[in-house]
Amino acid sequence: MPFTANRQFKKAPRMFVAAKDMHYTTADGRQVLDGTAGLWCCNAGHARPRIVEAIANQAAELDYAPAFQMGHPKAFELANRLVDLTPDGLDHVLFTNSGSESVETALKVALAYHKVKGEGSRTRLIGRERGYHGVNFGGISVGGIVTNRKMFGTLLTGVDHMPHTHNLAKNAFSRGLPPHGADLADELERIVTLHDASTIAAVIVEPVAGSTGVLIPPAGYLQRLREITKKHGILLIFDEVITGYGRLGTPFGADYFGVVPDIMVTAKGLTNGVIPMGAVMVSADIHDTFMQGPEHLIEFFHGYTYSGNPVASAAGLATLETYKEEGLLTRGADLAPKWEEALHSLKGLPHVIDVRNIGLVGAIELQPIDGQPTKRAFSAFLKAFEQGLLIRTTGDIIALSPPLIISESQIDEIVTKLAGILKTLD
Ligand code: PXG
Ligand code: PLP
Repeated sequence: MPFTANRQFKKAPRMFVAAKDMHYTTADGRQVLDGTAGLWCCNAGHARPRIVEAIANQAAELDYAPAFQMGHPKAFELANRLVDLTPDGLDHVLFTNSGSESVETALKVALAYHKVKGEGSRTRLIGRERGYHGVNFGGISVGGIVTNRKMFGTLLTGVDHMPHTHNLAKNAFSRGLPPHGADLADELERIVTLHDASTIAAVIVEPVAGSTGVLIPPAGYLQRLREITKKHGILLIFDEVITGYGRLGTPFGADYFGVVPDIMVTAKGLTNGVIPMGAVMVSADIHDTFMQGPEHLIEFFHGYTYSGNPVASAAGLATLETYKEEGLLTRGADLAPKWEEALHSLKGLPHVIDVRNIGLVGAIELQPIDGQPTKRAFSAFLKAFEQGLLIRTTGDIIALSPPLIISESQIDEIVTKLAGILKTLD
């Protein structure tokens, strides 16, 4: 099983057999409130009729079309819808089947772009400590989660990392953007000085680092990163696999921060998690740079058997339609004040060393048990599951990211249950 304590799980499996809207049903027939939108992906909640129907109809009408040298209308329709939805300056789309594949695609686009432009010396990729960019080799190379990297050899060469921005001493219990740490973006200047800009292809960051435990960027940090990358001709890649599709109360994190990257990596919420699909958006400049040379030749040697798969494309279109009909891509902004109040009411409970929030994302960081990191939060996860609430934990951090259809009373239910659990933890 993926990222699972296999032996423990198999002794006492936690199985879901059905899901509808805000709830899962367990194998023993209990209802579990979804506090995590699956794995940050079911932004419209579960088993939404329009999406279910679109998938069934598409499978019957055109199940598969070869992705290479052939096309089908829905992939183009979805690409056009995405270009309309993304900030101005992101004008073309490449489809993939996951966040990890989207990351690999973005990194390869960045390297090839510079090569095609005649700047082939730009081969370095810069990530960030504690960054999560999926599990493939490019992604773990630029990623900064040690457990995900240390078993797998030398990874990509020519990668450097900026420091992460987490600073409990200065920013604990911040509401929204933490005030301290914008200057950490200047670390990129240090890296540029060390390697020279002419060797650097791209910088990749999550606007809000999700998987590592919800690290919210200090006010001004991402704007500064944009200025520095632009100044040095370095591409800025936003990995919006989690922050995309309404999670922050705006369609994308780029909208929330008013910072437009050159490349945007998405997946998860693109199809409401129902069918695997990712999308990488690039600027017109990047796209146009590749469109040269003899027209019968392939411009970019990359793609997947399932790139733009018809059933996934249909699921994507139906998902965007659902988001639009129900105003879900901005609903997080309406709920954010309530969400923030509710989460911060947990301040002062046992073991709680930080509460942080942005849009419909929240994290509660716990003091680890001495010598047994992760154990305290994991036991909160098990207790929550027993009590009918699904949360995520990473290290000793509880991460919350409910479907964007959540009601105010369900927010109260999450927080009330969590408060009860925190009081009973060892
Ligand atoms: N980039 C980012 C920023 C992600 O959050 C990926 C890439 C990889 O996506 P795929 O589809 O290949 O898994 C992710 C995925 C968690 C959790 O609970 C986070 C992710 C996946 C599973 C669990 O923190 N992020
Ligand atoms: N391995 C082999 C032997 C293949 O033929 C292919 C695709 O044709 C792949 C891997 C890649 O698979 P996918 O395109 O689904 O990523």
